[in-house]
Amino acid sequence: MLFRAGTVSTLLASTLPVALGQYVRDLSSEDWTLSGRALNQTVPAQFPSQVHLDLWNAGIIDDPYLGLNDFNLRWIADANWTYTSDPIEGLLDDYDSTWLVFDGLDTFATISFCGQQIASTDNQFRQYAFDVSEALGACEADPVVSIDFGSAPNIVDAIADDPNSQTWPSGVQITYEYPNRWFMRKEQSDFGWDWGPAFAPAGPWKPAYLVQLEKTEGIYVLNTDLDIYRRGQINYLPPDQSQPWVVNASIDFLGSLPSNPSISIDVTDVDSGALLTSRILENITTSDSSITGITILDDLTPKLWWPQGLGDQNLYNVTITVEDNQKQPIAHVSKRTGFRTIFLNQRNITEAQRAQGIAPGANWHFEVNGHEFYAKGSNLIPPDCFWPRVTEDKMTRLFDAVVAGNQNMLRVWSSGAYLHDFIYDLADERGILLWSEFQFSDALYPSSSSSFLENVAAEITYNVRRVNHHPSLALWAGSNEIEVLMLLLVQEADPASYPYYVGEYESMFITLFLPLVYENTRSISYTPSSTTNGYLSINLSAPIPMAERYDNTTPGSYYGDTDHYNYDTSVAFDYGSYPVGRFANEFGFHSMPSLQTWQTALTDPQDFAFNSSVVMARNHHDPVGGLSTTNTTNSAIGMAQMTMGVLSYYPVPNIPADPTANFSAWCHATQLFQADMYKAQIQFYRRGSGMPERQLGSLYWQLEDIWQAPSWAGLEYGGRWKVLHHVARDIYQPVIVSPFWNYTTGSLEVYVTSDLWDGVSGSVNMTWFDLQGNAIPDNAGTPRQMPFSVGGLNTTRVYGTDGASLNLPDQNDAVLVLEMEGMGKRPNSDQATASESRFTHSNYVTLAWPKDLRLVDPGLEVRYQRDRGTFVVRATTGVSLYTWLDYPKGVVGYFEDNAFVLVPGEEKEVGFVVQDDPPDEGEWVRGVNVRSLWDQKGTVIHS
Ligand code: BMA
Repeated sequence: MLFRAGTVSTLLASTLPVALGQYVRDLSSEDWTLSGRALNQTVPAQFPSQVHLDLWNAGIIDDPYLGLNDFNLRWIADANWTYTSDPIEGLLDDYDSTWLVFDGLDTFATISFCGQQIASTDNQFRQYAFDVSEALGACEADPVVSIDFGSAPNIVDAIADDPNSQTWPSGVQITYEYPNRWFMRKEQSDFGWDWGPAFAPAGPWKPAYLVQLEKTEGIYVLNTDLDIYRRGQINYLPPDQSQPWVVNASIDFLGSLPSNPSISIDVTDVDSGALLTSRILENITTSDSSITGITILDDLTPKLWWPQGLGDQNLYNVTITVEDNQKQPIAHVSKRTGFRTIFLNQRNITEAQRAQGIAPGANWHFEVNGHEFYAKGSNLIPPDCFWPRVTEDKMTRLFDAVVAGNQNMLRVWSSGAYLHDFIYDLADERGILLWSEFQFSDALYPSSSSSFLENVAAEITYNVRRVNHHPSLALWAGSNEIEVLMLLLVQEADPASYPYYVGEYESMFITLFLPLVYENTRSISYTPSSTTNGYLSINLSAPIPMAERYDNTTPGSYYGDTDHYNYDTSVAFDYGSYPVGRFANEFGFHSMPSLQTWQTALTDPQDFAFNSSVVMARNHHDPVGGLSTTNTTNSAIGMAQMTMGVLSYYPVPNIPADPTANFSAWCHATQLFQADMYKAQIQFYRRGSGMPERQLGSLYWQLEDIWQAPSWAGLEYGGRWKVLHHVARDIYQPVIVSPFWNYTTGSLEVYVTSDLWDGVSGSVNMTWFDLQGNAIPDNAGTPRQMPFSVGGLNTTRVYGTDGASLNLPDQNDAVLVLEMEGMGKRPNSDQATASESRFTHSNYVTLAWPKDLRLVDPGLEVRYQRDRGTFVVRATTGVSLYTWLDYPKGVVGYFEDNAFVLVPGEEKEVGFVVQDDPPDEGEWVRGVNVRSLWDQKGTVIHS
């Protein structure tokens, strides 16, 4: 398909920048084939694509996610592959220049055009453009594009074997499956991770275009950097909200500019279509490949963009037009954006903060539009091993679950890929802040190689510029766990070389990267490492522009953010074992996916067992550390940790008569432990908002799964919610009531915590029941109701007692149900006129572990109300803990409430949100069942 700009299809007009006098051919619309020596045939291919997907489409291989295909398909990663287009018809000769533009090649690629080798590439995360004018001129037939992809595992092994390549102290680098990932600029988790397989896919993973420019003075837009900030704003200082907005637009292009070009912008409100302003940009600067201009929006007050829960997600379209000196447009780009400031405050605690009771040290929290807020969310890993099948529909479902989960921030963790623009678009619409990272994780990189540094500098510049217009972009972090893990490993393995590696770390992640960020955005903060104690000072003229704090800390002071994993399940609920810091950016524990999700990956009935060889082989925590297909020693460690979590605290599933039901109950039990552990930590961190540490964020590890396997995820592959996602949704509500039971001292405290901006007042009802649902006489000495009043972003203790002094006939036969109700204003409502909203939250506590409770059969009943499309659940004979509604496989969606407590006689109506075409309603609703902690030991419930 060939089209002329100006008559482009609507689809393309919305995604591609356009200009007169150029032909843009989307290479996805050509026919492609895939071939390789490992295959004795040529098969049809998609574009964009990856080899595994095309081989699967062609019936050469099975679903890569089935069974042991992580190991069985290694022949694909070990081979070289070629994507070849059909001859491209209809290209015109009278064009001034012709270019091949690749938005993403994964990874070691050699490109030929009309039989001529054009170039080689080695970075999955860069955009490449190659001039093929001469090759086209010499071409005697319609040209063919072919792209050879070398085997990434083989290529990095060869680099590692080269005596000129960098080496590191032995035992420091972390290998999951394939070794030597640090030598490639390819998704690091493609070589395996502790939650994923190692397919090491190859292919043209993003679109490509053939561009013809008609005349010498004409440009094709490759990339656009739209930077919106407050006048005077600089990345590491709090923006002054009284200053007008500045719009800086910068376009990277192919071709050449006419003399004296100009740039204008139109800013329109996406909702109303109203024009906010039209401007001619000033201070135009040009280079061979970019043009930049700036304007100050004096006297204009566009509506602000806010994250979820803090206000509206107001969006604007900015249309940028480049014109020649005759006022003829030579390029148009339209970007949807928003007006907001987002700032990572790492500055020292001030006297004023000290006077509010905040402990000394340094801040580490985000401020949006000048407001502190509590960041609630999780860590996003690649949603699939194969990006070409990460569709907008799939990501929409994922983001809907994030919003439903009361999350406002995701950390886009290093070592996946820089996210596509459509994913940032979804986050912009939904108000999900994306803390974004450069793709370097858990490794030392060859930063003494100048070609490596040049390569990564281009990668960073391109991506910082590409996504800068998205209001959801919250931060750039240089790396994951290099400072807190890799440098420590060096210190242990080879203390003498430690200063050298600190120097290497700083030369890349500070001296090289920090200016690259600051030069391309003034609106986004930068931190070299995701987990850090922050910095001591920033001096942009110093050789190392940021002096990191590392261990220059003072006891009693708090700094930075925390990363916490403790697989010793005996301290899982010991608050004293949790880190006290300003922000928790990672914490977690793994669990099994549900039976229904396993049913999409396991093929043989005997695989459906907790420690079956296939389940063991798919569990990658602890990672096997190499390519062995039989060594499950490390996996056994992770399986044992999950087992210990269940055995230590929960009734042990024991259904010998039905192994599948037993397996299902075990999977579920691991999810209970996981959810309870996260809940305990999130409550602890949120309470910290009103403690001396002034803790302002918790992002748990991890949001979702890349495939069907045990992991830290709250959302299983396919979208099914684990217990965790429901529990996190509950505990991420704005105003929560939380019990804190110290099982060693017996102390029990109840707190109300709020992340609203203003105060909330109300009361907490506290009711003790025995497990049959009878009220405990005299409420065990606990007041039935306590009033509370809590300030904005704060916490208050509403009740405290020594468990031993409670008048409980039997501590193993008692549950305290907490019900909070309070009135307060939602953030950003018009404070003068808005009425208060009602906030409610329920919680509960037992002063015994679930396994020791004298559970009785709650006599659960569930019925479907067809007219309302809801399920009604009721406990009839006892207290139901962890009441769990379960739905059959083949349905994609979630219950609006789950994992809740019911006392006898209480009824709960629960809706189900269908996220994808459901099977016949009559069919699937019959497959819904309900269970609780009582059933875990033995009641057989089939899914
Ligand atoms: C942290 C993360 C990931 C990892 C997770 C679970 O180390 O940054 O690297 O997957 O913990 O181990």
